[in-house]
Amino acid sequence: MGIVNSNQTSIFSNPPFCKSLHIVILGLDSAGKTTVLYRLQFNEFVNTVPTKGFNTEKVKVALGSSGSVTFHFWDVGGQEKLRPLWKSYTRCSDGIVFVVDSVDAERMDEAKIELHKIARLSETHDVPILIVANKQDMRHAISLADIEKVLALGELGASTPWHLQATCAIIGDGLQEGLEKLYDLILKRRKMLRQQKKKLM
Ligand code: G3D
Ligand code: MG
Repeated sequence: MGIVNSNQTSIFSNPPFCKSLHIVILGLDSAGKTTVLYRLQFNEFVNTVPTKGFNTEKVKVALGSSGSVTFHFWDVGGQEKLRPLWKSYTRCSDGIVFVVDSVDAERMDEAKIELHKIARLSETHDVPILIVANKQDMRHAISLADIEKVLALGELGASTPWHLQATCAIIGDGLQEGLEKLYDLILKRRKMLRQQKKKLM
């Protein structure tokens, strides 16, 4: 649980409703990670090229009663050879956005394996995960209920808070709702960690 300790350090040294969050965007190549990032950053569709390393952007998002929150996103390349790097980007993250291509039935199992690998890392233990079922605008997109089953989200474990969100990153549908859910999960986790710390004192 080493990383939980380091998370606690950053969490407890910040005010309870910290307005800047470190979020890693992961998922197989071509799932739509970079499209999600640039849709959030520029509020418009940006043509992407395969990500060789990573893209990073700070995006200020208005979240209902919480006011503006700055999300510092790290969009890490999803090609197989780049996936070993994911672990280092998840270190100290407040939340993870895991993007899935809802049309890519053939690679759904591969996505499931990578997602569960990430959730099992000690670095990401109990870090909230927003699973983004992207490309829901496409005719053959797999339904949310089926994606939940195929990705075996019920098996992620009680310690991993998650939310599954349907999106279309090219027009931005579902992204705001997804971020709001992720933010709620992050706040709940912080509250829980604060309570655990109080009990230890
Ligand atoms: P990645 O960063 O996960 O590797 P990209 O993926 O963001 O580069 O996107 C890969 C392709 O998927 C891009 O198309 C992009 O336009 C498309 N895409 C991303 N999100 C959506 C979506 O919600 N709906 C649809 N229909 N397409 C999407 P190209 O043609 O450039 O490969
Ligand atoms: Mg990319």
